[in-house]
Amino acid sequence: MTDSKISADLIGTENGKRAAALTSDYAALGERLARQGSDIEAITAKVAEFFVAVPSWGVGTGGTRFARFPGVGEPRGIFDKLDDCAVIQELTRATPTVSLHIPWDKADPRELNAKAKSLGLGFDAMNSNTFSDAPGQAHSYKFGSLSHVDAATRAQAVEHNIECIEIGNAIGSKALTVWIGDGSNFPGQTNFTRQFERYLAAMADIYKALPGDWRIFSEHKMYEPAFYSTVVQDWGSNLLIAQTLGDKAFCLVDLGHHAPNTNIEMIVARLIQFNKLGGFHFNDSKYGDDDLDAGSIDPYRLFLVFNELVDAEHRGIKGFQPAHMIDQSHNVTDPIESLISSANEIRRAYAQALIVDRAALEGYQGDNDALMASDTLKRAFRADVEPILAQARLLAGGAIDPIATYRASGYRAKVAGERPASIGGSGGIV
Ligand code: PSV
Ligand code: MN
Repeated sequence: MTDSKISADLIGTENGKRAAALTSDYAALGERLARQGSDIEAITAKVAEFFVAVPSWGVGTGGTRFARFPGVGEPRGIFDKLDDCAVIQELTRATPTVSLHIPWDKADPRELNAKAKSLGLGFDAMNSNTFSDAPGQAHSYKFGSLSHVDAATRAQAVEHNIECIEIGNAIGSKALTVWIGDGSNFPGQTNFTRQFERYLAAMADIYKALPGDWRIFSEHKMYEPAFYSTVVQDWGSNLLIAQTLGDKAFCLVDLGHHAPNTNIEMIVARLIQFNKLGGFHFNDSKYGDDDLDAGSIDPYRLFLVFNELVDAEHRGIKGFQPAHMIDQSHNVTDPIESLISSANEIRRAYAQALIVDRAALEGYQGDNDALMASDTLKRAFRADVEPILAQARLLAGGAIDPIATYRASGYRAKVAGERPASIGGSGGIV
């Protein structure tokens, strides 16, 4: 028996109000897709099996370096966060796992397991934190962690990552994501080559501690907190890392970690081609690492990323199993609503990519018909696939309209009464 956060009766009542409209919208879309040779049932089944992990740190209100404006009823710690994650899963049926960040979410693994089990949740990739100092730690990360000039600081950062693997191992996780803030703020501050050598050696030590069935993901980021250079600056450096470490090492693509206008979908294609795509941190951005909700700024780009993933799926690449995670900061919205909406947008991009007429696309590419090739993608992108998404949720026990159902549940007001002192999303660190 799972401890439901949103009553099944309420979901049933809310779905009842929308069921007739969904039935007719789904039938109309089914007819339209059938005309182009696509089977709506098959697409719905694929969408229903597509999952994305929720970041534990995403359910608290985020902030900027200027201010944070806490919302009501914010989670006080990991167990409240898991409750909020369960709400998202119960309504969307798209987010059965949670990605933890250590030490923010550090707790007894037995209690984490028991809580997750009671909510019907599992755990996804573990995330280490050597970009800020934890209270009482011996060596500061002010000037770096895995690439620090001081061996003892590097050893401490390696130890922390190994601890993340151990916690993850006890809760059923199978991957470690490593993002470091190491870099420099001034030309000349560091020796690029020596710094990268130190990083690679430290990562090799972490790699040695990986259980046989685990993967390690390195995450690149162009800038911030270091503003002149970062050690894992771009996908090129990232690929070198994954290739140097070995078969269990892959690159993680956080959509917000690139220069504006970077062709991210092409980076994704390259990493797939060389079997080094580990997975994603989905979000959206206008200027930098804005951590805005997935699909809120440039849904076409999200679709183009999924177009590459579906293309790879079509080609039947062996062992292709990128991890899907969200990584966002919710500064002005209720984080639960943003995460519901983002999970939906990610599935939307997947569904749109699934209905691309791939045979036609290949034909146009072969004929150098640039206009029709582009039009083939646009045609799929323009399709309103919401009935497919809603049907996938409905069949899995979720809500036809998850945000309306969430609002009708009064969950936020209820937890506001139970959570008087909140600490915010990432333990107050953003
Ligand atoms: C860094 O900006 C990042 O994208 C990394 O994934 C971190 O783990 C996460 O955000 C939270 O700070
Ligand atoms: Mn990230």
